[in-house]
Amino acid sequence: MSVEMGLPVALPVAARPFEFRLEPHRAALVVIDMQRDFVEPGGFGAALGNDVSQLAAAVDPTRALLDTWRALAWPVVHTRESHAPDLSDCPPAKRNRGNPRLRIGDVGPMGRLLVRGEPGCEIVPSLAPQPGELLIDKPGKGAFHVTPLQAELERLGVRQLVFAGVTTEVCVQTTMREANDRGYECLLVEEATASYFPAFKAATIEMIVAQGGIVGWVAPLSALLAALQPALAARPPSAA
Ligand code: C5J
Repeated sequence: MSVEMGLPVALPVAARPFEFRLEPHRAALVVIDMQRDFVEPGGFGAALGNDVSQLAAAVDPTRALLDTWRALAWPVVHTRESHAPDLSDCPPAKRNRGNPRLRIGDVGPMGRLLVRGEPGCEIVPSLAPQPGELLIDKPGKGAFHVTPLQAELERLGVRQLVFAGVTTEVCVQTTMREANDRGYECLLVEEATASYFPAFKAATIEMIVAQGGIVGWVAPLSALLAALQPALAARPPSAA
C-alpha cells in the first residue's frame, strides 16, 4: 500500500448526519448485486413483478465511483446474490417465498435465475469487475453471511466501506447493518443505489442516518467526488 505525499489522514465528505472522514487506502468501494437478474428485463427482479427500470438510474453514478476508485487504485468489491447450480445454498424458505412467475433456479430468458454461471447472474457489462477486484458470491441478502468478505477486508486493511448497488432496502441495507456490527464505518452514495420502490429507498436513507447515523452515513455523489480530489491530485505521476 503506497501512501501519497501530503495527503491528509482523512478526507472530509459532506454527508448526513454529519461529516464522514474518509481514510485514503482504508476505504473499499462495495458494489452490491448490480446483476442483470436485478437490473434488466427478464431476470429475477422482473419475475417478482418489479419495474426493473427503477434501477437504471444507479448504473452511471456507480460507474463514476468505480472509475474514481480504479484511478486511485483503492480496493473494489463486487457482490452477486447467487446460488450453486444444485441450489444447495438456497433454503426452501428463500426459494418458496411469494408467488413469482419463476423462482430462483428456474429457467428464464437469461438462464437459470440467480444461479452462478448463468448470463443473468453476471454483473451488468458497464460495471463488470476488472482483474484484481474482489468478487463475492453470496447466497443471502448480506454480503458477510457465509462468505469470505470479512477475511478479505482484513487482509486488505480496510476499515471503511463506501456502498453502491441494489436494492437499497434489501441487500444494500442488510450488508451495511452487518458491516456496522463488525465495526466498519459505512457510507452510502445516494445516487448510486436504487430500489424498485422509490419510497423504500427514501425510507432506508432516513433509517441509516437517524439516531446520529445508527447504521452509517449517506452522501451525494458530488460530495464524495469533491472530497476525493486531493487524493486524485496526490497520485504519483505514473498513476495519474
Ligand atoms: C433482492 C437484492 N432485492 N440484491 N436482492 O432480493 O437486494
